[in-house]
Amino acid sequence: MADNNTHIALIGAPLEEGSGRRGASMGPTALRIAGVDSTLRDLGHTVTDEGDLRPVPARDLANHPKANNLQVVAAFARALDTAVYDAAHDGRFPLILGGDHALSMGSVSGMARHAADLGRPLFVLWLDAHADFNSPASSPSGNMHGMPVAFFCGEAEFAPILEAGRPLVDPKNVFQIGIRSVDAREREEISEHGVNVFDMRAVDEIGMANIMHDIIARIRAANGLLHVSLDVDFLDPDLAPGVGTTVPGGATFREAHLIMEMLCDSGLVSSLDLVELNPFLDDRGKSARILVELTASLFGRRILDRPTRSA
Ligand code: NNH
Ligand code: MN
Ligand code: MN
Ligand code: MN
Repeated sequence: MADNNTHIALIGAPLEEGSGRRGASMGPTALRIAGVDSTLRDLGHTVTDEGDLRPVPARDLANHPKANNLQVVAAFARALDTAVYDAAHDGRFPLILGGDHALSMGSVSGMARHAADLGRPLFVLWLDAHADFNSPASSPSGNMHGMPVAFFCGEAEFAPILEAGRPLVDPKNVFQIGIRSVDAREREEISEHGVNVFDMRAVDEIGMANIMHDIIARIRAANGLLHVSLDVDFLDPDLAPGVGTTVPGGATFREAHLIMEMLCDSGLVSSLDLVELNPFLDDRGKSARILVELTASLFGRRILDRPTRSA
């Protein structure tokens, strides 16, 4: 991934029904206008834009009183599971332009199938203010963008959204950074299942460089693939206001870039979600632009030609 000429597949997922409000469906367009495609090409990569998924709602599923807009969310999860798996299987790097975070039910499931084909474990780096480990039973809102981690870990099996028996992600292979808003039952679930959580206090106390060295070493030792899921609200709202669920005290510009620079050097990243961008709430495209800048760092843009210090 760090090398020049990765073949990147841009997959638009204009899903907003998993969040509690409108606007995230404009995310893929805003990311394109902010130049995601030309930025990656200028770094020497090959980019294929697959356009936006437009699945019809999954009418085979009954509506669920505590999983809002289940049919639409499930349709996107299914379409992404297929599109992401197919791209990765063909040797392309799936870069998902979201869309709200419920789409990660599909993108991570597709990568879990790809990793299973290779006989390698899938790790997930979840950059978010929220843990997204609710199920319909535990969710205070019923919004499915708060449920994807529980879903791909097999903990939110309340409807046949994807095939039973599909590859799951081991919660111990999930690393979360930036967490600062966790619901009461969610807190019990993440600790019970051994999700690795670096909340904002850990970022302050340990420092981002140390956290990333540790995570990268663990994934490398296991010969894992890494899926990165970047929720706009991971960032401090002063930096990135274009999201429906801002939480004060988020990651700084440098903390976010350092993650991407270290991941680039690691060569471990196999897929990326850019999620929760709500251009309707943004300030003159600022949040869209920072997502593109962070993506550029992940794909090899660097300040000077020097590796980071060794672990
Ligand atoms: N935990 C809350 C819920 O489940 C909020 C989730 N919102 C997010 N997650 N933006 O990243 O409803
Ligand atoms: Mn999220
Ligand atoms: Mn969030
Ligand atoms: Mn549980």
